[in-house]
Amino acid sequence: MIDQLNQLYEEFKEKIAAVEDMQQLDSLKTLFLGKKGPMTDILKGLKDVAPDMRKEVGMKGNEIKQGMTAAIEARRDELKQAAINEKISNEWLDVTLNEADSNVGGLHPVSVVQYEIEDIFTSMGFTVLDGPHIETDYYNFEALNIPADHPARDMQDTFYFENGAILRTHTSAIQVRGMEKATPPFKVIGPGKVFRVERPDATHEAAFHQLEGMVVGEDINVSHLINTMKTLLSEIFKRDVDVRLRPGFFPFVEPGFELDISCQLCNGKGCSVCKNVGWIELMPCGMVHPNVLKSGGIDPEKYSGFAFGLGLDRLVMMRYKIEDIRHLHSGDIRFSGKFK
Ligand code: FA5
Repeated sequence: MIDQLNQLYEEFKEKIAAVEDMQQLDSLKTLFLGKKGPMTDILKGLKDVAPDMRKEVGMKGNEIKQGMTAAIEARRDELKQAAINEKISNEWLDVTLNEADSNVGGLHPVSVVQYEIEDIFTSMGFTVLDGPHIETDYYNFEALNIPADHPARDMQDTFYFENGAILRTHTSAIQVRGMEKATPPFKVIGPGKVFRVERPDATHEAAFHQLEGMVVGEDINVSHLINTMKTLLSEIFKRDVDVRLRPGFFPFVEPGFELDISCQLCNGKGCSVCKNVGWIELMPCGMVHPNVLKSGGIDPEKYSGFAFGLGLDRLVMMRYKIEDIRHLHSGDIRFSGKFK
């Protein structure tokens, strides 16, 4: 019986040396030490061994069983370490590699500015909202006091789906959705892509980005609006930039304003980008029309608010002195690579 045990142990050692993975190791364990394995049989059969040999056979059996168990665990550790080593060598990272030599991507300048503005507004207690690109006529127009036959629709022609849904023309749709969920007082912004039927030129694209802002509460007035606009622009440009506020008409605000920024490409002197007027339309704004508050389930007798719609791509153009908005959407990495 001792010979049988020794032979089994030799056989085990040969097999474990050939084990290459965890699965093989587990099978080997079951084969030799499992309930139906030879070791269990031998130890169960101890009762039939002659009494004078029983102690010796029992000790040898246990010794070999412990030896097998220890060898299996040692092999398991080796396999685990080998797997870790392989992973490390495959995921090796050269921290000394010069980024300039590699083709590492970066954020698009519109995203860079958008995230910066989100940080500015969240630090002032605003919440960032999102909304769908595919909108209903109601959220994009009707709820914003722009009924089906209103001439203001001509300014924002869009792309229509057969079921009547549209590609949203402005982020103002986000404010309506926001109002439905929020209880005044609240402060929200809603950045995102918008779409219009446009003839592209240096300052117009058919798909561009806006950032909507809305503040609703008791006694909110134009001074709050102007202060918010000033804070935003001074944080973004980190210096004084000339702006002008002039009356503007949007059915969803009353009074409404156009906030223009002096063209940063020609310092207001007049160039092809600003069509020689020295100013760029950047951020229309105004006091939210009572009908719009009502659409959002807010009592206009009790609450008032302001809203603005910032043209993000134009802001990016002004900040980085980009002379044509079409560069932003060109997908040309010779352009976007400059913003890494
Ligand atoms: C609007 O879209 C209004 N929803 C803004 C608003 C919100 C007003 C809340 C009042 C209260 P407008 O169509 O002017 O307004 O667009 C806003 C800004 O988006 C423009 O000043 C401009 O900076 C930018 N913009 C408009 N059309 C384009 C375009 N085709 N390409 C690039 N930027 C554009």
